[in-house]
Amino acid sequence: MEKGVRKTVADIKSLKIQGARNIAREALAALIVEAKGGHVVKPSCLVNNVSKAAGSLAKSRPTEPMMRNLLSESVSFLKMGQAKKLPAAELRGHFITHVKESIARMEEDALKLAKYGAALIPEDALVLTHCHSSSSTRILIEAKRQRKKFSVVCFETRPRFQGRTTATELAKAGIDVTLTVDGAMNLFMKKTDIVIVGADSVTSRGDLINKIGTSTLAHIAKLNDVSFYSAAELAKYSPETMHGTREKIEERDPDEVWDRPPRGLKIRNPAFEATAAKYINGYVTEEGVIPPESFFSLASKKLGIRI
Ligand code: RUB
Repeated sequence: MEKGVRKTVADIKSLKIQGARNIAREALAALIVEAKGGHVVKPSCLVNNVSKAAGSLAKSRPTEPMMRNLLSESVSFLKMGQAKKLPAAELRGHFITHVKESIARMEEDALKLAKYGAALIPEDALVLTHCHSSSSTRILIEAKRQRKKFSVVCFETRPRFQGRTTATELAKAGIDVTLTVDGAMNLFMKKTDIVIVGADSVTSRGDLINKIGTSTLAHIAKLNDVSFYSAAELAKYSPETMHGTREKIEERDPDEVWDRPPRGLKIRNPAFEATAAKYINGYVTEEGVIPPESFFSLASKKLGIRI
C-alpha cells in the first residue's frame, strides 16, 4: 500500500481527519494516491492494489457508511473497467477521473444541502449544535451569508473537544457563537429555537447515528417542543441496516477519557449513539429537507441499491 494511503488511514484513526464527509473525501483522495503510485503493468494489479487500500480505509473507523459506500462504488467502477478489458494505463486514467468526479459531486451536494438547511433557520434564532459537523457548520455559514440574524451555542464534546473546532469556524465566519460544557444541554434548550447536528449514519428506519450526546439533545428538544434536524447527505445511508443488522457503534480508547486512571475502575468511551427517527423532524439532504421515513428510499435510489 502507498505511504500516502497508510498516512490517511492513521489520520482517520487518530481523528486528525474527523467528521463523516471529511473522512469520506480523504478516503477517496487516498484511492487516487494508490492508483497513481507504483508501476502498474497489469489491470489485475491495479484492481488488487486499489481494493486492498479501500479495504484498509473502510476499516479505519467502523461507523462511517458514507466512506464505505463511496469506496465500494469506486472499486466497482474499477472492476467494471477491468471486465471491459481496458489496458492498465487507460483503466487507471478512467478510474482517477471517476474518483475526482465523485469528490466534485460531494462538494456540489454539500452546497445544495447548506442552502436547504439555511432556509430552516428562523430570524433571531438561537441554534444549538453538537460536535463538529462540516455539513452543519456550512448551513450556519450559509445562513450568515444570507444576512440572517441568529446565534449559536455549541457543546465542547468530550473527550476530544470537536466543539472547539465548530466554535472556531463559526467565530471566524462572524457568527455569534458560545461554547459551553456538554452538561449544559438542558439549560440552553429552554431558550432554543432549532437544533442542527450532523450524521455519521442513517439506518433503514430513519434512525440517526451521530456523536455521543446527540440523543440527549434530541430527547430534551422533544420535551421542549424544539425542532431537531440532522444534516445528512444521502450517501450516509447504511445499506446493511436494510437486513436488520445494526450499525456498529465505535468504542474508542479509554485513554481519551482518562489517561492515568486509578486501578479498579472501568472507563467507557462510545464515540456515537443512535437517536430514534421519532425524535427527528427532518434530515437536511442535498435533495431537500425530508422526513426520516423517506431517507431509505431516496438514498437507495441515489446509491443504486435494489430493494
Ligand atoms: C463527528 C460527528 C459529526 C458527523 C457528521 O464525529 O459526529 O456530526 O461525522 O459530520 P467524529 P459531517 O469527530 O468522531 O468524527 O457533517 O462533517 O459529515
